[in-house]
Amino acid sequence: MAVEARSAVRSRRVATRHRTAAFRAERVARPSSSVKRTQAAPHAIENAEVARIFREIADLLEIQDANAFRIRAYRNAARTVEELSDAAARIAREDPARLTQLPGIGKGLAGKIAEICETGTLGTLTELQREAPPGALELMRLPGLGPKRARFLCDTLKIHSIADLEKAAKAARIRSIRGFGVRTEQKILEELHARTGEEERFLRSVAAQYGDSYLRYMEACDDVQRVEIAGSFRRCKETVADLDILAATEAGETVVKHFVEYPEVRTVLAQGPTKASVRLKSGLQVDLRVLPPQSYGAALHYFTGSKAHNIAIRRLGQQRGLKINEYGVFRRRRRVGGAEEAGVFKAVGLPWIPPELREARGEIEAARQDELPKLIEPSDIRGDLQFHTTDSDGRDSLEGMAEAAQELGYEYIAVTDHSPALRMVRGLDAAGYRRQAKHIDKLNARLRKLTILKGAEIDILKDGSLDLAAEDLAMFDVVLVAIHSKFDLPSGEQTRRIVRALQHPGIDILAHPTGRIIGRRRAAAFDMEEVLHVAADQGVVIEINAQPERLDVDDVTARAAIARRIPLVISTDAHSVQELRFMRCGVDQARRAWAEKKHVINTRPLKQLLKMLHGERRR
Ligand code: DGT
Ligand code: ZN
Ligand code: CA
Ligand code: CA
Repeated sequence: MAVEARSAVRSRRVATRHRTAAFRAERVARPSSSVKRTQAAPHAIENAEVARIFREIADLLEIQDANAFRIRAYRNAARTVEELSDAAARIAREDPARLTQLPGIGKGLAGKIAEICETGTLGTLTELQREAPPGALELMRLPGLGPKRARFLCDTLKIHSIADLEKAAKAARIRSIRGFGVRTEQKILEELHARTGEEERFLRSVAAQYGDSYLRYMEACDDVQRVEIAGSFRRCKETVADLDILAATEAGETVVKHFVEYPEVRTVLAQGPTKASVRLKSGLQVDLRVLPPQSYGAALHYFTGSKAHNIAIRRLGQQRGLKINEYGVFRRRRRVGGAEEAGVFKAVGLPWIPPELREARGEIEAARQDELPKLIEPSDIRGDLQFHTTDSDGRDSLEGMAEAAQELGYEYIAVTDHSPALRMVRGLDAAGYRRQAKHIDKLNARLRKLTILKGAEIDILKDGSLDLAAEDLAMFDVVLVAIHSKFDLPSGEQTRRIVRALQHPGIDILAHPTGRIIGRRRAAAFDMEEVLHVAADQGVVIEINAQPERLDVDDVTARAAIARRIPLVISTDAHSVQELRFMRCGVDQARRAWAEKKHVINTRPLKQLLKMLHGERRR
């Protein structure tokens, strides 16, 4: 995956807050804890926040045209911190010397991490922010611009905001600037047009870190009886506009006060006796609703949404003479439920519906017929069928990845390094794959619990041919194909390209089908219906790529694939040991697609999996 990210270094700068964060899988899981723990105020800076600050510094340095090594150092440090499985804040507190042992972290950066964890911010950042021309940061993050152009626009055209830029582009003032031209001006307008109406959203995985810290802070308030995050976050949407926190309490105002006093709050947007809204330093908005315990279940249902689902449930209630709102379930004036969420469903004669399904996409119908899917669970996963090693663009060795996979309890993993077309990541050629195969055989002879499968991620070339000769494909247990370039071909041509690759007899899986990177690159335009049709026909498996900024394919497409009886695979595309934990994000996405264990091939025991892969092979 990192291929494109690396080739288009520019695009990394866009939408910093959408950056992936590696994180503790158990946190991403469901930081919903309704059990009250008593402990000291546990506020701590999240790794995501440290990474965000480092990236902003790198961006600001870039605007200044500062030393490239210095910029790189901040970016590398950002990645190191976000991939840590421990909280940097805890390390800084308990064992600061350990910080300097992390890759790319010297004394200077370790001190900066400590400063952020202690004060919540960094002097260097404040200084750089003061020096930067107003608006430059916002401008440089627009795809197609970048630091040099952003600075140039600020300095010469006095463009200091996206609104200024739009005005200038519409007045055709951009094209006449040297080094910009008509094409750039058009791109800017297209980008701005595509954005209108699109609110800024956070990756769920990033919001999870901020949310988890906030929850622990809320739990430390003695008056809070239950607290959790509802909204799109609980429905496991890949991105969230904000976090919606609910708290059960008899002392509403005290809890609201505690909420707005959270040290990470930048602005209090609204505050009343039962609710408040704040914006965190990270830019994330968090809403709070407090309710008495007897309303908590009804409120949890209401604020989990989606809105369309709520409306449908309320209508069912009305048909039974019930009034359902965030305070409870009522028959005339009498409360008949609301303390527990399940009670809301029970009142309308339904079983509890998992939040991931609550999108008014047939879940109420299914519940009524007792046909709700038995959704796939993280523990159903037996292996990972896409990851990279130092043999191509991974950051850890095959041994390291295998060890980590064993620790995760996996039965098998397939190493799927890149093919030669991807030169910037040192893709392997046939001889390289053969060398790797020998290495795998040796490791397999030694490993007791885990089997390493031989795999490859073969690039689909522009014309739909594959980046490795047909006869060479036979050496692999599993062959992935994927597009990594030419994302903007006309739809018809893109469709033909992908379809041609799928018709190749030696392939098994279409990896990250659309190539989207949330917040940075739109999905490639092609006829998905046609691609699914061919995949079904050819017995090709469709991948849900678990990288939190990919989650490709999306929930709707994955569900359409299931409907066509296309098997799915959930793979992490890990480029480091830490990223193997992204599996959880992929499972969440699969659950939103109504996927059951039986729909996902990497829930199968190894023997069955191999039989499937080899048996259906038309090689
Ligand atoms: P987001 O924040 O855009 O990622 O998505 P949500 O679903 O978290 O939306 P949000 O934060 O505006 O509202 C949280 C939940 O509150 C929403 O899922 C359902 C409920 N809700 C909000 N407004 C209404 C409404 O007007 N009617 C009903 N029935 N429910 C609402
Ligand atoms: Zn890839
Ligand atoms: Ca929300
Ligand atoms: Ca909200």
